[in-house]
Amino acid sequence: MATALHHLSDYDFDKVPDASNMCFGIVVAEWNPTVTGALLDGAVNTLKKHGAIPENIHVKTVPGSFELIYGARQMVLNGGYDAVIILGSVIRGETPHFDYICEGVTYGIARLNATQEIPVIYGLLTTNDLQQALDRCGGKFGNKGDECAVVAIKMAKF
Ligand code: RBF
Repeated sequence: MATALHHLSDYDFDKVPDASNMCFGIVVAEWNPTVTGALLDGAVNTLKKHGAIPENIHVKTVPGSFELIYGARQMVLNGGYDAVIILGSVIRGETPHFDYICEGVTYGIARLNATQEIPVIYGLLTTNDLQQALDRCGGKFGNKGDECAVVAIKMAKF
């Protein structure tokens, strides 16, 4: 989680492998589009900063975060990617829906990582309100999209 001790966009540039020969799939949820759009911008820009070629970054959208599991699975099984990134923003509401979606997505992505051959990077913001999400998609705690891109490159190399 992003805290004052961990800025999501701070990392050691030199410790990130060259990504010019890598291919990435990104699945983005349409809910809370201001947040997920900013996460996507961060992820794509950071992949490119490390050499990834725009043609080798394929972006697909899904309606909501719960559908990220299916989207990631399709990319893992069909895409020929070195890593897949999921990006979503779930904001707590008045019903327990928040807990079910967060738990479902977390479990679904963990399961893909445990059973499939390609790393799936977990870019799901789970926050109590919109401001906490904005703080983590380019605000005071950096951009989780940047962090996911760096993790994707490192895991693709792994
Ligand atoms: N999807 C999100 O990506 N973020 C949300 O904050 C979010 N909140 C939801 C709240 C409710 C009450 C419902 C019914 C759905 C919500 N969804 C949200 C959509 C969810 O991830 C999924 O797309 C739908 O439940 C259809 O499977």
